[in-house]
Amino acid sequence: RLAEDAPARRSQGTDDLEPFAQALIEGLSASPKAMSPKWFYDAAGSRLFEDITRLPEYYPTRQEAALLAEVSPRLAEAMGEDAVLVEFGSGASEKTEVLLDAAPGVAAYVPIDISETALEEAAVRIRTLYPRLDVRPMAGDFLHPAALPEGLPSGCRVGFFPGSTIGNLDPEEARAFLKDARAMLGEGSLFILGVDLVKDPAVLIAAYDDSAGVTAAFNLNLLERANVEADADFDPSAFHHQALWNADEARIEMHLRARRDQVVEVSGRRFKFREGETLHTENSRKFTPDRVTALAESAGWRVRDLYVGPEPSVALVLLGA
Ligand code: AVJ
Repeated sequence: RLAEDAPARRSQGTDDLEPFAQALIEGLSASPKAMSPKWFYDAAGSRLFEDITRLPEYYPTRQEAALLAEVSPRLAEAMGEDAVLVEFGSGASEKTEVLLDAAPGVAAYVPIDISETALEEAAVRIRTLYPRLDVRPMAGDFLHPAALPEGLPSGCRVGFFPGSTIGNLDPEEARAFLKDARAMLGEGSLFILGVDLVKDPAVLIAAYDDSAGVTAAFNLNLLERANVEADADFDPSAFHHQALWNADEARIEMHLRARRDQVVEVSGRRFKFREGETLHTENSRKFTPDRVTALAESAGWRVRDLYVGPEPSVALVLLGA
């Protein structure tokens, strides 16, 4: 092949890089430096998140599971017969079982997840556990889902978005997501939304900065991932995990704070960190009942029921279209 035929290599562009490396370069070029928390979940990060959900300080998963078990008979009644349950970001579909056990009227289940392996494993397990359920997995980004598959049962469409994942979205993204979900599910649909509630900042901070250091490892794993997948040379020991409560924005923020001045290389680009400078890796928004109601209404839903569990409390909100 003649040298002249070789495609010109643009030194600035990142089009030739994987999406994660592109996002990392974009995030490190921004000021302040920031990344979307969706990049936490490589294989190691997903395992670390599973460990987080079992920590004594991390109450959201436990509290939501208990609340869901308590209110699922009421949710089942609202869903009625021949319902279609559509779960956004279904992962291992673990919480779904609590709902399915209480709701024999659900005739079809549509899990949506970006991880095709997680989706397939979950579909196999759910089909085995509920042989009469029509399981129709959809691979893709739950923030931008495709249309529902054809030929679904005729009952109520019910969106399911537990785990307070909506807290990762900024207010405008969250509104757009709920509005798109309403358009996808249609007139007469329902939506079950799980959110974490504002509470004593000490309880919140402990949940995101546990004494065993699992959340720190989860946060720092982003740098290990960068080294493996984005040809970066981060020294993870040159950063430390920080969780802080931003009262104005009602959110927990996670950061990776540089312990000293340093230069990091990512796929041939160099980025400077000053001592104390952070890479902002996650927002986890916390709601009040009024705030989540206003969010849902701004997206065209109305609140039919709002269930608040015991402290440390989370909420499940039943929305109607
Ligand atoms: C999976 C987004 C709900 O915000 O609590 C846990 C992720 N980050 N510990 C959360 C997380 C640090 C979690 N969500």
